[in-house]
Amino acid sequence: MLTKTFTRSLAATLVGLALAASVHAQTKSHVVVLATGGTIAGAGADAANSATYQAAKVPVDKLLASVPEMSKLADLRGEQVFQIASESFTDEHLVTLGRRVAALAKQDDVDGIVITHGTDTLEETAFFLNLVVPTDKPVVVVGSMRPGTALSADGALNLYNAVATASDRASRGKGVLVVMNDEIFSGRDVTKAINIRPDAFKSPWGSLGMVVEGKTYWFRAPVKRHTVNSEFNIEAIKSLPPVGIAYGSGNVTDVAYKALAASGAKAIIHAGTGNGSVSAQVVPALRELRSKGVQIVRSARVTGGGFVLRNAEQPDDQYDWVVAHDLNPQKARILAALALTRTTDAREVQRFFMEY
Ligand code: DAS
Repeated sequence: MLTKTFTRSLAATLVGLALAASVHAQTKSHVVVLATGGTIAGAGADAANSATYQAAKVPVDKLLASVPEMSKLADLRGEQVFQIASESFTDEHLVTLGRRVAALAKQDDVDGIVITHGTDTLEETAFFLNLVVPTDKPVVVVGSMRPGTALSADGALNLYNAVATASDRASRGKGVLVVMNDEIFSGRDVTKAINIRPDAFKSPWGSLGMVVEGKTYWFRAPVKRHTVNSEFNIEAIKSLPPVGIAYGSGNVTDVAYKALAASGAKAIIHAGTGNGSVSAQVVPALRELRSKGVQIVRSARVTGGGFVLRNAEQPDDQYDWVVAHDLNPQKARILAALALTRTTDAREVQRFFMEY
């Protein structure tokens, strides 16, 4: 016969365990996964197809079901926002996604957001959200370099790591993050530097940290303005002004720059050689376009560290041009478009490039 004391202590233990379980259940983060397509939702014909496959095939509920271990990290729910390869993203897609992220971030029952995305333009979306979503909750963009059907597919662990990062309070206040290949990057700095390897994403200033076995490890924090400290807010943005990019090289002419302006570009990003250099055959056209109100932004095709120095290769003060600082051409296009929603003054546009 059980003694009364034993029965009481057994009951107390069971109550304690039940409380602990309920506290753990309450403390699990609520994370929403917004799916947009890409390779992470891709499928190939054969397991040997690591680079030949169709992107944007697998729906979000199957993505979540394919990594059941994530349910230990957070209470998850998914939404299919788009189902496209990210090279086909438009500015309208960016604004739609930004609005959905900002709305979810306002909800008390959302602690973090993960966005599954194609890798081709992932860096542009991450930078855009970093500039326009006023939240300090973790927003983590994730993709994969191989489809889930391939040998050594990277999507499942990337997604697991992204949910782990979005669930972690330590991820708050660091701006929009990108998780790829066990590393945590700033959405501002990261770029796709390699076209068919799992270690494709790099930052010229290094990653912010790592996520290993469901835990985040931090080594740096961003210094540029972002999210809650940004002057840009998606709720005030209906659309983005058109901004084009023209690539510098030997034997370049001004044809592409003039065509972009003729098509309505309000700013042209020059992906210059070296330190944002501009060919003598192109300078007159850019000066004329500037005189007609087109913003001229000198970025560089050279990336991987360093920045375009104002007034070095070209007299930017005299020409009233802007330098993109360390931003690559595709990121400069995002910031130039947002800047033009607030000003047409080149000096103010330059301030944005120095502070964000
Ligand atoms: N086409 C690429 C994209 O959707 C596939 C990928 O995600 O890498 O960005």
